Amino acid sequence: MDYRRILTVQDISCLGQCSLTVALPIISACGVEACVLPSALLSTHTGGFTGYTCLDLTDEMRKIIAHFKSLGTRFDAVYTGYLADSKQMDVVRSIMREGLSNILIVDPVMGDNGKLYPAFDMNFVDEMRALCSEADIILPNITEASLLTGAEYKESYDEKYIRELVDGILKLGVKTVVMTGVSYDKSSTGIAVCSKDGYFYYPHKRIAKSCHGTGDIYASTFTGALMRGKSVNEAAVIAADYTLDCIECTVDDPSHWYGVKFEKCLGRLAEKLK
Ligand code: PXL
Repeated sequence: MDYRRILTVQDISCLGQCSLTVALPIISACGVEACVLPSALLSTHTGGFTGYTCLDLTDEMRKIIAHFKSLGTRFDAVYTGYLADSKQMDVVRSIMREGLSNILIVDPVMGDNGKLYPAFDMNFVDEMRALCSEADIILPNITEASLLTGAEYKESYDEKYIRELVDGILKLGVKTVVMTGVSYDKSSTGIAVCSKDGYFYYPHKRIAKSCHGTGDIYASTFTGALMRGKSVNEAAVIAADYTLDCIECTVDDPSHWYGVKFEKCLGRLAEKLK
């Protein structure tokens, strides 16, 4: 219990402060060992840069898992982020089927602000839905929740809409939904946590600017805190507070458009989880 090891499955974006370049330092700062299964190697993330390169690593992922299996490797959780191809959902499923971990945490990275990221299509959404149905915990934003459930995407909504989205997700077979970016007014946003045990909403200050990579920061912090023995609700709050801290450290620098300066706040996160 006092030392946990997870496997995180997501891409390496060489420039852009997202996916593995944020997950590794954050999970380490939480005091949790992070092993990696890179899904792709990109020059940058796909949200705002043009002309990015992308090497799909699906075949290599299969070989890496076969080797891990031959070593008898076990993880306390598998946490997936940006997957580069719908075939990679099968690789993740095989990790679980073969017993390398008992807990699957899926951040169904597919889009934001009502739009799919450029690399994805509706077949990818269908495969992601199937993967989510096998997950213990998923961490969608509202765009991803609407894609998963087929519900209309709304910019302004009430609690009824959010309850419908989370109910639709629970019906897929997911045990717990941690939904990010749930905002009922201009000055606050928050996290909605829902499982068969109940509904919890954590509102916090909203900063008008939307920053790239914050979903990855949120999911990595949540996973790290959960692995340190925090409850789902506690981990959801710790991750929300850290993500807000990172955004606040960045908004005064308009030239820093591609991510957030999460490094400046890592010490405070480590202190909270020590
Ligand atoms: O932050 C999510 C993310 C991760 N990895 C890549 C992305 C994105 C979002 O655009 O493009 C490659």
